[in-house]
Amino acid sequence: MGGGMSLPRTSEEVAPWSARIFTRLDANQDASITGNELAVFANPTVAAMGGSRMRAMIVQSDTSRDSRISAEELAAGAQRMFTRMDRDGDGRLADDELPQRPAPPPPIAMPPPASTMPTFPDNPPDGG
Ligand SMILES: [Ca+2]
Ligand SMILES: [Ca+2]
Repeated sequence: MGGGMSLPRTSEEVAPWSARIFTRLDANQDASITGNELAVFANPTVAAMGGSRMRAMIVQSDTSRDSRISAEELAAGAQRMFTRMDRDGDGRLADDELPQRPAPPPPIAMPPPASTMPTFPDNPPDGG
């Protein structure tokens, strides 16, 4: 198991890396990644391997916001992600620039249940 989706370590690796990811995700080979092709990241095993981070990166790559990510958009998005991670800007990711562990899943935002409880009126003042 080599973890073929592990992050690129140098800026030269970003383009071939994103191309590899793209090919792997584009299951129907229509040259765009769409929502159902991202469903693989819902797999808990994939998510635990950093898949949720990658999914976020891919979704953010959709600069045209048509819910289809082209190879060009993915390459640009991967490059942006790499640049952001490469804090000292030397074009390579040192060990301490890599995410040390998968980010914990964000808390699920749930709307509070609609309250159907009757509200109690204030007690009338005990006027004498
Ligand atoms: Ca596709
Ligand atoms: Ca660096």
